[in-house]
Amino acid sequence: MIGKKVLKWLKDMFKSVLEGQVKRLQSDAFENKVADAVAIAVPDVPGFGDPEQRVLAKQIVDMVTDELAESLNMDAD
Ligand SMILES: [Ca+2]
Repeated sequence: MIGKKVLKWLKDMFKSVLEGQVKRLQSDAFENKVADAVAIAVPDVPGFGDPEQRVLAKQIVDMVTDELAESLNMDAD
């Protein structure tokens, strides 16, 4: 049988792994990576070219990662 201390240790470890992953997703590096991929994939139209596409992609990533962070009781960035 698993003791309560072991369960707590597992829970804390799992939480810290998740928080580390969410922090990585909140980083500028990840946001820029997604923004670049979106800007390359989406055809450019007047008024909605790569710069605008990158801004929109970053806002979407930000919204998603903020939701994730809040679900883990972490700070949004
Ligand atoms: Ca584009």
